Amino acid sequence: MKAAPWFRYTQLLVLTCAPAVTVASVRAQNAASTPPESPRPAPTEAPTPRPADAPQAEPPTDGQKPVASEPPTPATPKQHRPITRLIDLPDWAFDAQWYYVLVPRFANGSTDNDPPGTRAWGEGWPKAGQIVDEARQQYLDELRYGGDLQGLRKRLPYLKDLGFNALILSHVFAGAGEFKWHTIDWRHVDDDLAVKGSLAKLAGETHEPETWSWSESDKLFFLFIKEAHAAGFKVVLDVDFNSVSADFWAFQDVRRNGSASPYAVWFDLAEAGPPVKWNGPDGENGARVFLRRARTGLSPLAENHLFYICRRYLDPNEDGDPSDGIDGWRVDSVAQIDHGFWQRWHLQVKKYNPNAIIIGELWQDPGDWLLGDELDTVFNFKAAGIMRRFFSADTRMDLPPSRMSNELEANRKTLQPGTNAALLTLLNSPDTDRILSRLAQAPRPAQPPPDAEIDGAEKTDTASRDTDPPPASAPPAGDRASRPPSQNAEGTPEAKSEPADVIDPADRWRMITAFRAFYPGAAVTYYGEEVGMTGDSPPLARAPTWWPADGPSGARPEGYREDFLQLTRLLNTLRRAHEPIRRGDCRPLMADDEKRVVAFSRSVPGKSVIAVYNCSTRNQTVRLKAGGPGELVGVLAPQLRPARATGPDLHVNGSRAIADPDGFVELNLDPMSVRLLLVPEGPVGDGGW
Ligand SMILES: [Ca+2]
Ligand SMILES: [Ca+2]
Repeated sequence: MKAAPWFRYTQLLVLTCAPAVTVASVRAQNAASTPPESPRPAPTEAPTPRPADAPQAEPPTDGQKPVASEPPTPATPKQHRPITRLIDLPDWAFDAQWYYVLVPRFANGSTDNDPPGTRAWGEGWPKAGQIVDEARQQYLDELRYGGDLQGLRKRLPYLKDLGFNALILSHVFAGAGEFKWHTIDWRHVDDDLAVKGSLAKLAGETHEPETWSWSESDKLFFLFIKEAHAAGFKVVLDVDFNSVSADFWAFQDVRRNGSASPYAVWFDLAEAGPPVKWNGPDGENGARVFLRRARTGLSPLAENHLFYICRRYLDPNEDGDPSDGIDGWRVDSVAQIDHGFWQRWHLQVKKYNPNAIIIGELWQDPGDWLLGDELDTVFNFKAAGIMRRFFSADTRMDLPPSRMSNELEANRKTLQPGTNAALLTLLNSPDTDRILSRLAQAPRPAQPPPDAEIDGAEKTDTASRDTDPPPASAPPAGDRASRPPSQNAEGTPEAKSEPADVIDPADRWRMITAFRAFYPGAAVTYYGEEVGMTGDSPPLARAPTWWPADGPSGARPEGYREDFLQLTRLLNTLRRAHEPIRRGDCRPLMADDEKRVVAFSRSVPGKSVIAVYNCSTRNQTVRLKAGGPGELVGVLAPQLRPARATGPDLHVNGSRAIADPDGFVELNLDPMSVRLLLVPEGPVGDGGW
């Protein structure tokens, strides 16, 4: 066993802790709480029990949850874990410009694989702003549009042109339903997304990897990976180990054979049967079954299977060179599975590809999973939620700039130094409303609570997905709802803000997108965000992507925002051009509640970029400490909206300013605009950035 957790701690960079933690004390603590070997064998280092042996390795259930039969596994060092950080976050993560693809709704590149009932692209989908009742939304959620890997391949040039270089793909594994969220087989890619009928041609596969072969769909997937890599993209797959479809290949055996099935121990069974009764997110004997979760994590046999799956996608030809595989995993339901599992998963992932990334979706404080040995990074829902509230049209949610700035700073301080820049800032997802719709919403009644959105307390969801429980640390829901609107949480009068209804939602979108682009964290564009797609609820946030019509007309769908597309490209260009924006530490510089101006600096050694936002609807003049006395400062003014005369071609205006003897510069800011100050002065103007 070469890579047990305790060993990895010897490579730690120890940062800060109270009381002081040293490498020696970390070793001592881990030596006391963890044995020198991982309790679960790695796939390549220990044979997986054959099916006939499995009941002996882990006795079948007798109708009870088999917690007591779990082999003794030492507790992982979860409580009071030292504040440490392993230096294995891949470097490319800091330069990633992410795009999140809901594959079945992104682009239909081949009608040959279309499942029965597939519609013409967008047919039957409600128009933007159309009211859709709940029953109709459920109906829409199951509509088939035939999106597939072929479509994604064809659109890679589009994504590259916009400046994206990293993709998160929704579930591609063989699964049930339009979105493949109910996994049937992790070993293979779904035929609806690739090659029709290819899975049925395989036979005789068990949990033993030597029985596995590659379907035509799998081959197409890895061809896509090859092309994406050649075009400069990293590709990360979404996966969920919490539950699988009741039609999952191994569970079909359990349903037939009950406790006699070697796979019975993988699952959370209410009665081992036959007839089998099982637990799942949809209730007893529902469409999904939970993987069995005991005190120490998943069943060791199921865990081994997942480790083989990990290798299969990271290094498909098993030659030790991971360039033919995916670049990481976006894991769901993190909190539902034991820390020990994630530590072992981490070791597996890094073993096959040290530069692979593990992104977690967590709806609570992620700090306990971000100590270097479990997740590499997470979606920063807290920061995204603060931004959503600040830029929202909902006046009740309207934060004064000082409070937004303080909340963001507090959020940055919850994590280790250096990690904030690698967090992922996602403003909307398949599980939320779309950001443009949120920004267009009129003030809402007192319920639901203002913090209960993407920032952590509520995962807006439908019955089609698992739901994480609300975090124990969720902010008190009613703190603002229960006090007079003129006071903030501290009981002090809030700054008078702009009347919310005078600001165009498109302008709010421009501002929040520009804010996210320069704030610490890798911006994640949810598909269609870049052309102004709308959707008030999760099902409506999963619409078929808006594409210009094929052919010479190139007609745009109603509501299509060419200028948003341009701004997306421009912001990605600025991020790519300026290292401090991608990697720099962040320091708040200004939060003027009266002028509604916010500024922060992003710094790497030797250079800084200062981002200044005028979030008001008036011109504002501000003085800002930008550099040394008399220092020449570059001033970039990215155009956020098209000038009527010149059309949608956005550009960046550049100028220079000289700091006064105190190092201050004066800036005149247009309404709803952003400036970037380059310190020291760098190339400015068109083409210079
Ligand atoms: Ca298709
Ligand atoms: Ca390989």
